[in-house]
Amino acid sequence: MDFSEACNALAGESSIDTWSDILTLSPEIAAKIKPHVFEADETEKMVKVAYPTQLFEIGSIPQILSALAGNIFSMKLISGLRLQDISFPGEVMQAYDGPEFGVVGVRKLLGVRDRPLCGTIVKPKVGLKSKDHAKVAYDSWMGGLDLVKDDENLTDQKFNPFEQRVTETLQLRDKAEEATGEKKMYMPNITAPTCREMIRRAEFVKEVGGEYVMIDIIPVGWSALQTLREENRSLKLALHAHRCMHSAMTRNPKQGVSMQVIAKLTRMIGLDQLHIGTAVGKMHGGEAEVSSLLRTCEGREVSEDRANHVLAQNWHGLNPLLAVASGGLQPGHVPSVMRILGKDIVMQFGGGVHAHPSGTVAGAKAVRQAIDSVMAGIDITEYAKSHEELFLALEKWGIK
Ligand code: CAP
Ligand code: MG
Repeated sequence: MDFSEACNALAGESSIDTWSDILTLSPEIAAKIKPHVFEADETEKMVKVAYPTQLFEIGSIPQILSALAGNIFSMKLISGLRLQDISFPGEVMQAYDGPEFGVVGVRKLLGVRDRPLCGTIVKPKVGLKSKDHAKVAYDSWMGGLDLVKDDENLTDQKFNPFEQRVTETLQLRDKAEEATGEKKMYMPNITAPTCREMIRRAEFVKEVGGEYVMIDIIPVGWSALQTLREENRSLKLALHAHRCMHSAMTRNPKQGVSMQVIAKLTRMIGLDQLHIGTAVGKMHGGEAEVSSLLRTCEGREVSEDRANHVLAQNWHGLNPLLAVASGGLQPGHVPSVMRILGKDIVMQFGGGVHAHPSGTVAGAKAVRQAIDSVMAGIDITEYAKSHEELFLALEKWGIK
């Protein structure tokens, strides 16, 4: 089959056609809602298709993905396919809430004006009892971090039940706020077996004085996120999107769905912050990809970027989404992460805090010291000479 035939088959299978010329498809229907392949570059193996909006339930991400990222990945005639980006017209974009808080709102919530926000993930990922979990969080806040989150696989296990963990951790959060005079945030993981239970957990967090929740966006699925966003119109919690499982579809350059699409849909639905990679840490995703994702998270008008397979997109006033750099980071990474991603980000350090030679409080202090050195324009090695916690971190891990 030649390339243009494959492109037409792809456009058809994702809209009104099937493998044979059905007699039930009248020319009138076809004229109204047939998609158009408007760019097909055989060398690049790149195709662009324009779909009439009537083909979609425009407020439903699940339906949009069932069309644009559904059967076409399974067709035998195409050996490999990757959905790089979708550009949405205003009519579709305006069907979505977008982030409630976004960058400005989160900064206001935390009272942090210009430096990057810094956080940690309680480690070990799972295994701690609720009170020990709360203590690790307390030490992280006392060392100077703004945010503490649950890990992606900690939800409601017997050794650390959700409600007990949230209650005990928020109690110590209040204590840390009092002791430091700084706002502190806890992001409990509300990922749950059903949407009903997920919302119940979010409501519980709100009731006991929490302002944030985190959710594993890929395992829970798109309807769950749209349900959460709808409920959040009244709950008004800050929503942190963890993207675990994304690499199952984003990593292979020849097959799957790009992180660009996931970031765009997450912003449209309206979570407030999203992991986009670090370029320098332990997870895949280099500088070009991470910088391009930052533009998607924060841009108002994004222009086409063919090198990164990004289509032009007018965001029609949707709030920006706060980018989260996390994964294998330690204080010695701070200068390079801030060089690549700037200051309007969250940086998260799990092992980079709790594996500090002098423990969690010192690890947290070292992170803040690293950020302070960059904000003050002082070389981090120089700064470490008068800041012992940072010095010990750099001695153990170096500057990357
Ligand atoms: C980081 C982390 C995050 C990753 C996810 C982890 O811990 O908690 O889940 O950042 O990757 O479990 O690995 P460390 P990404 O700081 O100890 O690495 O942000 O790329 O989605
Ligand atoms: Mg994790």
